[in-house]
Amino acid sequence: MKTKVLIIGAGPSGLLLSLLLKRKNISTIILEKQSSEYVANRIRAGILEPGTVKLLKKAGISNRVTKEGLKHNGFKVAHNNNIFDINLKYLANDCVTVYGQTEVTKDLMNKLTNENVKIIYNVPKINILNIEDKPLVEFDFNKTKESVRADFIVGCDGFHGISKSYIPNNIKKIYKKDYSFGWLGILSDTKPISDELIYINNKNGFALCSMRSKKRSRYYLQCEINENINNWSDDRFWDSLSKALPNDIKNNLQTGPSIEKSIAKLRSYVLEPMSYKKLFLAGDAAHIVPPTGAKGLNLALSDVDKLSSAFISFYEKNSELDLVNYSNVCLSRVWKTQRFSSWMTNIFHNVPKEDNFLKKLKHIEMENLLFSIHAKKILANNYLGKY
Ligand code: FAS
Ligand code: PHB
Repeated sequence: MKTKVLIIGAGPSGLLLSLLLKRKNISTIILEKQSSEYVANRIRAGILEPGTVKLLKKAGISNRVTKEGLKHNGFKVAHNNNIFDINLKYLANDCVTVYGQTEVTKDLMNKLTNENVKIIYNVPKINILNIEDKPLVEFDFNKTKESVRADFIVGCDGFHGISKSYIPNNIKKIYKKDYSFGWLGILSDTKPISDELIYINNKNGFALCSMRSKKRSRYYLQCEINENINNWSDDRFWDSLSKALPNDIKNNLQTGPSIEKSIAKLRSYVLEPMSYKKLFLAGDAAHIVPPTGAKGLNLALSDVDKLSSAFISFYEKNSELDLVNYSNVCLSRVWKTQRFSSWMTNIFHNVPKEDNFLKKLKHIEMENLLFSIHAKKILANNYLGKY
């Protein structure tokens, strides 16, 4: 098989890259390890920055997000039982859209299927044989050895993917931090406790009241790093969440059976550079942020926006400039996003065995945020993806 751009991974990064290139008749093939059902049903992010919604419009898949996405002009912060508004519209003149990553993935998969873009699912093992002059990958499919020759290879294969391993160790630099706590998340068909998200910090640590629609809630609780999901019945979750809620709203909590319950580890990770010879990385294949700032998906799609434009200018104007600059341009945004996500994670979570000075500093940081219009403006702009 031959194509212009071979994409490894059919998550949101790989799917959107393929669709944006298809818009300009640049051929792609996507190789995906999992089944299409597995990919379509993964439950992850929930908040889209305005820039991400614009990108979905550019890709021609904005009908559903425009109709079903919930525009939020702000969110709330609850600190030691007091609730504060972060009015994004007033502070930064924009809003976010609540629309699950699962829905974004389904919209992308449907569009690519309708446009007959080649996505090969259930490909467990891929070998990248060449990333220099004429990139080549080999893989087993239906008991036969297949190969794809391409002009470029893009690793959209997430944190546990293989593509990053093809950047030589003497070239790549890795920056990482694993947090000493996790997130225990629940999805339930219950009315959200509030019409806006509530980020909570109290003596037990972090909790988040989010949603997927006006009838489907998404809640998170800070948990031990090695927490076992089997120790968490629905009742135990609802009871712990209720204890985390500010008194004024506790009684509004509607509980019900969980549709999904999972524990996510929190990490910050950046791999530099994000390209090497004819291999490019986009999304979680190159970076991971803790979910506190609702950035992972938005940052991944921001890489894809830049990489698709760079390929388009290569094929339409024969210019390599944007491809050469891709890594540096993306890393500038990646590090601003890392800073914001790390700051949000730090002030909202209680770190086990944290020393008094840092604990006090965190308290002052939160007080500064809640009583300073300037600090709130920075938070609002960063939350909207504006740095
Ligand atoms: P993905 O990881 O989504 O996709 C990579 C794809 O590559 C997968 O389909 C995988 O099967 C495939 N793949 C892997 N190895 C392969 C191989 N060797 N060959 C072929 N295919 C391969 N972000 C937020 O903004 N808010 C959140 O609340 C949030 N919650 C999250 C919770 C969890 C548990 C996780 C893991 C992530 C969360 N994220 C969140 C971040 C998440 O949304 C990512 O940023 C987003 O999925 C990135 O998309 P991709 O870069 O496409 O990577
Ligand atoms: C979610 O709804 O999954 C969500 C929302 C906001 C975050 C993280 C996760 O900061």
